[in-house]
Amino acid sequence: MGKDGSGAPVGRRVVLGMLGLGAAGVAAGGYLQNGLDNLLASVTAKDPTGLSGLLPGGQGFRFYSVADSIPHRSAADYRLTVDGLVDRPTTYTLERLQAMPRTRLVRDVQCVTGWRVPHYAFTGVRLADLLAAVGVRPEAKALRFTCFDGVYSESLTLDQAGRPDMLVAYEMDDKPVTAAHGGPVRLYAAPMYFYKSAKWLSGITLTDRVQPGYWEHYGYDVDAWVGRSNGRTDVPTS
Ligand SMILES: Nc1nc2c(c(=O)[nH]1)N[C@H]1C(S)=C(S)[C@@H](COP(=O)(O)O)O[C@H]1N2
Ligand SMILES: [Mo]
Repeated sequence: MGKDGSGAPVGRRVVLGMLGLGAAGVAAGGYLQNGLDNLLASVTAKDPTGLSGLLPGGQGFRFYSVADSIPHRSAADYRLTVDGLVDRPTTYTLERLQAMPRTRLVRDVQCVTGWRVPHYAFTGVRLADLLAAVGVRPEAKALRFTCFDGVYSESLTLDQAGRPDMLVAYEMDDKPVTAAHGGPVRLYAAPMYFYKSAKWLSGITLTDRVQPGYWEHYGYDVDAWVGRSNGRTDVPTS
């Protein structure tokens, strides 16, 4: 069930939203001008249901981007800003993130559209460790994630973010996160559907309430637990 209590209207809102995005991708010029990155992005924006899975290098992943191209940022230029209701607003370089305690999780990746990648490793910094470093103020109740694609956003409650299986990830499959997968740094919300795992992560803002993310405006659940949301019965991995 969707959060409004019925599956079908949620599905229709999502589809309408995707059609709108597809039209925007065409208007922006799409893949004809700009090579493989934009091909990937425009195909996935217009057809998030599977065509992109035919493209090479996916390991079972579908590449998703709601932006009309894949943004690039080098490891040296990467920055993550943590601000809002914190004691010490901080901007992290990749090097500084990598110097923090490192956590490696192996779980099944589950997309809400059905595809699953079993037993896949993500490595990075626990959100909880990052939050401890900046000092969360008592009024803070939620996190808002923003991305350097300029479009996508996500959210977690403070309680959810404190779980040990919520990472700011800089490696997938023990290699640097590629640009297509949201590198240099993406979120990895292991117990939730993969739309929570914001790619091209550039900002974390502590807020006094949850601000629903990009897909959540199209009807996906804010609390996106695998197997317990979005009308789906997928089997969660621990
Ligand atoms: N910035 C950004 N993050 C995003 C998305 C997106 O379109 N833009 N798509 C989400 C969805 S729906 C999925 S399934 C995963 C896909 O990640 P992948 O492209 O590495 O397979 O990224 C999530 N994070
Ligand atoms: Mo997804």
